[in-house]
Amino acid sequence: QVAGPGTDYATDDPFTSDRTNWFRQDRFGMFIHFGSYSNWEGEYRRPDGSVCRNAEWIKRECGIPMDAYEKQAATFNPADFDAKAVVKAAKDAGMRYIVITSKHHEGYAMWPTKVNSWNLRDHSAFDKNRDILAELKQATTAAGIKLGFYYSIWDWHDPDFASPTTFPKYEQRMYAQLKELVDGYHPDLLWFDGEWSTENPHNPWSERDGERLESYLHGLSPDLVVNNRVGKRRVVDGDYGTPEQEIPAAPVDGQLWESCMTLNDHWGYARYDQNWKSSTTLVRNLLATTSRSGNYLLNVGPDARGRIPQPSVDRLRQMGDWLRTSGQGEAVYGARYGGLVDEPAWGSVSRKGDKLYAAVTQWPSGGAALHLKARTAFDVKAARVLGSGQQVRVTKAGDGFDIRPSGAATNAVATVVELTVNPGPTSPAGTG
Ligand code: H79
Repeated sequence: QVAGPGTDYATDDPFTSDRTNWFRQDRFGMFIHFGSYSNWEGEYRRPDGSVCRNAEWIKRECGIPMDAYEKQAATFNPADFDAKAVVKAAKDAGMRYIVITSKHHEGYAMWPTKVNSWNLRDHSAFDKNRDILAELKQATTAAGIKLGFYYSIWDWHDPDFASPTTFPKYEQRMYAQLKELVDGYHPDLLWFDGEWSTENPHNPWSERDGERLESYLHGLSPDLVVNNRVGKRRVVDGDYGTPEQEIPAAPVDGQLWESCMTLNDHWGYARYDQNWKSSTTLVRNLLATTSRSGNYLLNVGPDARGRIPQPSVDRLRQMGDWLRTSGQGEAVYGARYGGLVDEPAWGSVSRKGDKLYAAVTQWPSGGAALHLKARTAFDVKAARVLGSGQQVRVTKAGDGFDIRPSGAATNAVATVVELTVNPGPTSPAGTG
C-alpha cells in the first residue's frame, strides 16, 4: 500500500508479528556478495586475449565455458576472510544485521554442503577446516547482531535445474541445502533471489513452488524472516518486499520492505569499479528509507582473498560516525514513517513514539523557515537540534508548522531537529 492523499494513517506500527519485530527496528543491514565469482575479481580474459568485465554475473554475461569456470573456482583461496573484521565493519557502520550470499546464481555453495562438491570446501584452494558461514555465525552472535543467508533459486550449475522433468531432483537438493543452512547455522533470515522467470537457463520455478518452500522453511524454524523473492507473487509471498537499487519515492507503510543497494556499481567484487557513492549520499539514503518505513541493505563485495575493499570500509565507518553523533541514530533505529506530515523537500522526517526527527539536508538561509505540512492535527510541545544548544522557534503556519532554528546547520550531512509531538504513540489516528 503506497501512501497517498486520503489514506488513513495509523499512528502506531501496524505490524504486530514477533517474527519481524527485530527486522522492523534494526533498519540498517550489510549485504555481502561473495562467491567463486569473486575469484575473477571482475575480469575474464577470453582465449583471443580480449577482456570481458562483470562481477557475480561474469559466468553468463562473459560466456565463460563451464570447465574454465570450474578451473578458476579450484584456485579460489579467500584465506584473508576475517569474520570478526567483517562484523566490526558492520558494527562500525551502525548496521544491525548481515545477509551473505550462501549460494548465488552460479550455484557454488559457500559452506561445506554435503549435497554436492560444488562448494568452497570441496572445490577450492581454501583451508578444508574452515567454514566462513560458521565463522560469521559465531562473530555475529558474539556481537549481538543478526545473520541472514542469500540463496539463489536459479542455478546455472546444477544440470537438473533447467528442465521441468528433472527440476524436482534439483528441488530436492535445494531443500536439502536449505535444511543444512537452517539446522546447521540457525540463520535469522533467508533472502531468496532468482525466482523470476529467466531464460538461459530456463527457470521452471512456479507460484506453487514458492508457497510450498516458505511453509517448509517455517516448519524447520518458525521465526525465520523470509524475503518475498521466495515466490513469484511479489506482494503475498514472504515477509517483506525487496526493491533493488532504488528507494521508493513515497512511504510504503502497508508492507514491510528493504531496499538493497550497492556502494559502487557492482554487487560482487570488480577491481576496476571505483565509482563509490559518498557517505553523505549513503546516510541520506538511509534517512529517506527509514522515513518511508523501509530498511536499507547496503552491499560489500569482498575480493578474491576475502577482504572488504578499503573504500567500502571507510564509507561504512563514516556512516556509523554520523549515526553515533549526538543521538542522530534515533532518527533511524526503531523509527518509521510518521503519518503526521507530508515529506518536505528540504530533508526527510521519521517518527518514533512522540518524537518526530526532521533530518535537514538543505538548511534554510537568511532566517527562512522549514515548513512542515500537517496531514492530521497535532501539537509540537518542544523542539531542539540534536548536538547543539541552538534555539528552535516553532509557529503554527497555515497548513502546518514553521520551524526556525537559529544559526547554521550543525551537521553537513544532515542536521536532525527533534520535535516532541502530541498525539503520542497511543493516541488514535487522526485525533489530537
Ligand atoms: O544478487 C544481486 C544481483 O546479482 C541480482 N540481485 C541482486 C541482489 C540480480 N539478478 N538480476 N538482477 C539482479 C536484475 C537483472 C539484470 C540483468 Fe543483467 C540485466 C540480467 C541480464 C541483463 C545485470 C546486467 C546482470 C547482467 C547484466
